[in-house]
Amino acid sequence: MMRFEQTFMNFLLQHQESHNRTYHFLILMDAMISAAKHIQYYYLTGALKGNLGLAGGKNVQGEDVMRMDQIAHEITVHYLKNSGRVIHVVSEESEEIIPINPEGGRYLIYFDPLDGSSNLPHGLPVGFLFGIAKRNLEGPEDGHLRAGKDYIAAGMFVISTGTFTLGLKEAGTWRFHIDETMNFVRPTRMMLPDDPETWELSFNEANRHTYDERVQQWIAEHERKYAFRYLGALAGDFHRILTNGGMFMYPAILNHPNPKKNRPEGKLRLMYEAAVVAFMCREAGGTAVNEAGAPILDIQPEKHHQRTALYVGSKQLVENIAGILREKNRG
Ligand code: AFP
Repeated sequence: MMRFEQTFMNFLLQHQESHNRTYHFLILMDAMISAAKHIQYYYLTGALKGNLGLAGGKNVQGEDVMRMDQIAHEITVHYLKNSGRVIHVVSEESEEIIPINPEGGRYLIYFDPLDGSSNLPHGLPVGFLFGIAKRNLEGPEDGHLRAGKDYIAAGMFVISTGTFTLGLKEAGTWRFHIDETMNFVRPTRMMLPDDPETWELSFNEANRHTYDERVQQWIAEHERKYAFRYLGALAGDFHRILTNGGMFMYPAILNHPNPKKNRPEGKLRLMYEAAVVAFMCREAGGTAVNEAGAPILDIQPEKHHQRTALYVGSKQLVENIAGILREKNRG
């Protein structure tokens, strides 16, 4: 007897039907999955086709644009347009908000189609991160910039390792693996482990001395208790934290030897990096805060490419450092 795995689409169909929801979200997710698979293909063959290098030019963040960044952006916008369900998108690769279907659309999508560019030239894991909010169905639409707590779902594909993780509002965080037919299958509910035995810390060690002194002290006091892992691509690093527990952090850079490189507001982008992992983390029993120790999911964005510091992972660890961050903020 053959054994078949449950596909992501079948899982989502059951989810929507059991919650008396429409099929619009299925159509949207079908577009996201198609985009991810298309990007995955390009990435897998990227070294042979010369797609893993620079494209020339800088993005909105003033960083070099890689060829794959542009390809991934174009692919994603294409599939989202075709879905007919999207009002507009915020993409890391576009300075402006991109209108898609302002009248007929239902969802607002915030995404970074290829995050972790330092891994790109090596063909090592990168991420496709996205958050989804829904149009205000009861009244007039607002400025579209939603806090993470108002997302209805948030997820990430780790490319090209073939994993997909999706947090669904009040319905858990689920992981899927790509199979031989390029379907994402085998829904597995993710819960951060309570046992500190497997916990890990993840941060850019090279930046340690640029952090606030209290953060440095916290690291010095805790680092020996846990394993240390850092890939430099948020999706990959957070993937590990979701499985093993612990904390990923990208604190504010305050004491860089070159003051121009300080980032008091943090490095990561709120809407399509920090809020995305914070959302999945909440649905897996964890939490996330910013440099002031305030919940990431409560931050109301003022601009779509807003940055933030991020501390995300097991509640006990994040709440512990959040107490110190709040104290620092008061003092
Ligand atoms: P890049 O795409 O510029 O490499 O940034 C990736 C990222 O936004 C996130 O995915 C990583 O967690 C973090 O930045 C890595 O930053 P560092 O290279 O400064 O450690």
